[in-house]
Amino acid sequence: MEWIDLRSDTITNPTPEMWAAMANAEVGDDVYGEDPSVNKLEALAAERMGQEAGLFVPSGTMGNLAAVLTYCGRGDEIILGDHSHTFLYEAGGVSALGGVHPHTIPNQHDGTLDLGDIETAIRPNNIHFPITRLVILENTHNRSGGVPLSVEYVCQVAELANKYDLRLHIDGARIFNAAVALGIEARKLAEPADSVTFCLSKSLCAPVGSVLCGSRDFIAQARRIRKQLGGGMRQAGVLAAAGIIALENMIDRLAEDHARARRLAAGLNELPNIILDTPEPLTNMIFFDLNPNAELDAAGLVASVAKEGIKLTPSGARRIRLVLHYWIDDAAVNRTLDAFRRVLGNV
Ligand code: TLP
Repeated sequence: MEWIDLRSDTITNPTPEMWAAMANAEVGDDVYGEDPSVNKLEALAAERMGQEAGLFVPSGTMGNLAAVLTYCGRGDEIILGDHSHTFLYEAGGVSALGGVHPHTIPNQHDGTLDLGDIETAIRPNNIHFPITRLVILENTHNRSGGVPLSVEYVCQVAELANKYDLRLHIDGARIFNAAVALGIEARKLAEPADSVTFCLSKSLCAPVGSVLCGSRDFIAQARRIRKQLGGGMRQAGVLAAAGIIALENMIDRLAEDHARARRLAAGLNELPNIILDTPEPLTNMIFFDLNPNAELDAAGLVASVAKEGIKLTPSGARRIRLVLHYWIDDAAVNRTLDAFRRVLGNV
């Protein structure tokens, strides 16, 4: 039985074109700045983000952490959403490794942070308080349903940050999904910020890696932090070669994942006991809750559909996230809907 894996877009294996590029990659020692493939990837990434420079890092987590550690010293404070990936799922790295104090404010349903909440969270100059240095946005916003934040909103936050001499970092793990959903170039979403991390290894199918982009000075400092974190990767061109294909050939096709997410959601919406966040997801994620009266909880549903060859993970006791990606085609969407019909039809 061929598995259909909807747990995340992080599970995407490289495409055949990527395998070929990796096999033929030109490499050198990237810690010496001598890997031509990494240099090409970093330049391309910076150009796509409308920023001056890029830094290839092993993961989105390291990209975000390196950004925070570059901007902040021990005891400094960052403002971020209570449902942000950096707060929830990055193992508390900013505190553990940087002594940085996270000041969370509520993420709204659309993934944004309320401008008034941000302004209230900024600390006045008073020896009792930590010094606020940074605001972090996430685009698309994962836990809010993979929703894209608009250019207008990002510009408003950048303006506010600027007014208080704060920096703005975007966790743009899926910024290309946001850009495709909004029908704009990703740089429009990234340019207003001081820095952005985006991931090559999610919907774009590269096996490993993210790129942190920002000003030349910022990236020079972040490069030292990456070394401190053990992220200097030597002949990383093998990985960068796949990243270059990701940026050159894999972005426009994200619209297919979004269309399949809408079709899958429409099918799920017809089933009993499924309460979708929205029947029309905007990017590649679908979130739903199981009706409190349904016999099955999330763990039960995951176990039942696993018998039908479908991999899901619960994202709460009665909550499930499904993520569409390159390796999920129309036939896989049909098979998934059939399996859900069989499982939920009997509940
Ligand atoms: N997200 C993963 C899990 O860690 C939850 C997923 O399956 O969605 N920012 C955002 C918004 C992310 O969603 C992720 C990964 C990261 C950063 C971290 O990227 P990696 O896994 O490369 O460290």
